Amino acid sequence: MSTRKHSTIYRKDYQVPDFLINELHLDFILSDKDCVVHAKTVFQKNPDSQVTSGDLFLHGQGLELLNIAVDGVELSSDNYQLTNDGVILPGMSDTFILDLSTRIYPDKNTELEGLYRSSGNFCTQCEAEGFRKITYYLDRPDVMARFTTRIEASKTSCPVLLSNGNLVEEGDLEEGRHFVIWEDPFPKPSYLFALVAGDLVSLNDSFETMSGREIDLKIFVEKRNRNKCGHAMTSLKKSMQWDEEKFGLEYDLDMYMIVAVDDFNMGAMENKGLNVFNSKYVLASKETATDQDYLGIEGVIGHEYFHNWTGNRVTCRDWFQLSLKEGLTVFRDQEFSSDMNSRAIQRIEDVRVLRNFQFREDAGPMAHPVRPDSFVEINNFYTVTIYNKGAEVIRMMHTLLGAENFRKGMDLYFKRHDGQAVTCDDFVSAIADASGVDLEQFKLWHSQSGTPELQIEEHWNSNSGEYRLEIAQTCPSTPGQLQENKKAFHIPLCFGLLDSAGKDMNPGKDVLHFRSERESYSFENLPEKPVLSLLRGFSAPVKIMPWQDREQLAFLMANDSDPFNRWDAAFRLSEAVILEITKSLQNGESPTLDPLFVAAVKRILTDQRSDKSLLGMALILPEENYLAQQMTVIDPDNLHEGRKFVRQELCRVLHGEFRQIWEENCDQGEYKLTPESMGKRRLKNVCLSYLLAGNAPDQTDVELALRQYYDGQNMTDIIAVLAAISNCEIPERLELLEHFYEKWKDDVLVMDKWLTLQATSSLPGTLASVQELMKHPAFSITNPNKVRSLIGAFGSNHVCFHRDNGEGYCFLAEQILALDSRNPQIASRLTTPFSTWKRYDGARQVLMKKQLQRIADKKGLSGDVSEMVRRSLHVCFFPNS
Ligand code: B3K
Ligand code: ZN
Repeated sequence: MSTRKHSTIYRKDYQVPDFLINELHLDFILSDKDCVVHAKTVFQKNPDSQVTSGDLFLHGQGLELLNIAVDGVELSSDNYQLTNDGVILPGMSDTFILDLSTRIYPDKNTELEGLYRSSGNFCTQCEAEGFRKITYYLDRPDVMARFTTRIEASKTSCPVLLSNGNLVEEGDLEEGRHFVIWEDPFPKPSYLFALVAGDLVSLNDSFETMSGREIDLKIFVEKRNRNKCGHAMTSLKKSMQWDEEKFGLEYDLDMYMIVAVDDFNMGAMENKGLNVFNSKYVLASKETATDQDYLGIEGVIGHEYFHNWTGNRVTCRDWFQLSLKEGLTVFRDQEFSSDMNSRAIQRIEDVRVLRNFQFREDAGPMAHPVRPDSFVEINNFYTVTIYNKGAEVIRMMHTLLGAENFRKGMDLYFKRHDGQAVTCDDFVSAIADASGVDLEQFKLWHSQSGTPELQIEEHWNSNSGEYRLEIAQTCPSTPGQLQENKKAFHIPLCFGLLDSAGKDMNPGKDVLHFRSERESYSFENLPEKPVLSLLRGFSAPVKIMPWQDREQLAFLMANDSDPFNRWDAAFRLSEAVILEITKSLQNGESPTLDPLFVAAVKRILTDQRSDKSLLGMALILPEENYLAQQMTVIDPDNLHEGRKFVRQELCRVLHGEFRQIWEENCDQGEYKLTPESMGKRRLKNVCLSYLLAGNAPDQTDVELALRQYYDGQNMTDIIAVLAAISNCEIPERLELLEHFYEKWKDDVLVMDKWLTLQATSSLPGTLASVQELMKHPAFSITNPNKVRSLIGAFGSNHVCFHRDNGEGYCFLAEQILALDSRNPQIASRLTTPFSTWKRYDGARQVLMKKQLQRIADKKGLSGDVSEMVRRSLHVCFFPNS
């Protein structure tokens, strides 16, 4: 466990490194008991540094130092000073070679950062600061060096030895051992280093680049998984093609390798030429993976591939600039997925993530700017704000400039900065210079945290035919930033005006540049009062305070030419209806469902023309976690009952329609991943979930569900039944769960789904079954996917986690404490459901605070968890409290 002090690091304190590194020669001697690392580093004084002392500090954590020599002369222990987080070498000359030997213990590495073992295979994870757990080094992204890596290991346990770049030598050694040497010609920061050694097989293919180079593509997995890599390989080739076509960006090494491992802290890692992936984002077959899994794989493969230019060739100067590579690369992967599948559905999915998770983060104690000003543990800042809001910031620039100018900006960015470590400001400058668009005010999106809120007022003058729109913006206080000190954002507002027949009136311009606190826009000579379709395509990550009435929303649902806004109108209408019903439950009244809403849903169900995926999406009600954020004081029980009431009522009134659509879309024939096929499955399965919406559904519907389960030819249809039935108190629920377990118990990824299904059930016994499952052979506390699937999923189960007896809170706190010393990154992620504690009623606040305090009080708590709980306890801005 690390003994580092938990100190805060500030962006304003950035200084250039005192030394630079030209070359690094690494030699890994791997054995079953340990790994000895030799590092030969060529240092050179940085001409840009003002510091003249010659003192050199190298990061290092948990290393056993065996030997240290400068220019061939071994140093005695009084020539250097070991500290908690590194080594100080005083008075170094301007150029010198450092030889280091250290010993590390990959088997004991439970944090899964640095060099560790997963299912017996060695692999590394260095971003952000894991390289310092391998050797002493200038472990910061603005130090870029050429790496040569020699690996030696047993031929039997590690027949495959991989690192970044090109394989330049390999050979046999004595005692059944062998070695390889990899050379990476591209200078890179240490966070992009990777090593993999193990018993793996590969699926091989190739890609011819636009300049005619042939690239070898290899996906390495454990032998039993080799037949599940086809989709990942296809996705990789599509990504390479797309980046050439869209951005003119070509791959630069002769080989591109992907390795799938089961134990991984996040999704995947873009190490140069050697991506390491969570096996969840590589392995798929129609029997084991859902449509969502297939799309996830395509998106993550694309994401890591796109990092080769946005992240690797041009990297971050420091970790405050993380969104420079992550926001931009998420934008690129979203665009890729839109082009490969359905643009409208992709946008809806991305906005759901933003609203459910990023808006919540922005409204709580962890709110931070896209370019943060400080952090304690950088691993806590791989957030939805850095990634997803960061992508929205890029998307807004794209909207403001148009596709052509945006491309010019990207070209200039690469031309200026290829091979450099740069800042978010450098990116904006390239975009502004290439397009001539002034982005000075726009930069506030990088520095101001919080979700802007827009107030809309409409004025119609029927005599003159003038329609006037008044828009005001505010941004609530967030940690370290008071509302009154925030400046107006530059917000691109895409919009349309609809006539009473539902046609666009086409006002001539469709993007408003909203840049002051309040602005007024006039449209003249209109023949009738228009219906406003605002924020088309979700053109900015803002909240618009409800201003349209239900008739208008229903009208937009049926008529808007922008498919995103058609969906959004359904979303906003459902939100209003559920919140109203929740309120009547709170008041002890018996609720009734607004007939206007029922009619709007019926129109969706009888719509024969629209895209089925979109119709399916429009039928999914906003999640409880999202709706909760819209309440002044969150009341989990009534909210849950309110949402359930709406689902049950719709099922009761529109039962025939749900049945009919299910039947119409039931027979799919061959499993295809086209948007049409996925759309049919989505629509059918949403209808199925309505049919089983009650605690005790109609027996004929249960039978229909059982038929879909037992006849199911693909995981999408099978999981849909389990998900729908998991909230029903009927014997078939357990029957199916047991059947599913028996069938899939040997497939770890399918078992993750099985755990999640049980952890997300809204039935009252859920916590008890989660506690039982902790002891089940399908669970393992050492595997991050299992922890996320069971404990993480329970934390997101709004009604069960927030049971008023506080048992859910106590359970989660215990798990966080147990995981903290083993894997602080994973423990830290689990704290999220506690972060909004001040938004709940007094009794729940007391219960949650008690658990946060209990965690905070633990001696030797990791910096990761400590930063999260301390912020939750001590930050006082909760905008709605
Ligand atoms: N860059 C990595 C994330 C690293 C997380 C370190 N805690 C994956 C990605 O965003 O592509
Ligand atoms: Zn990334």
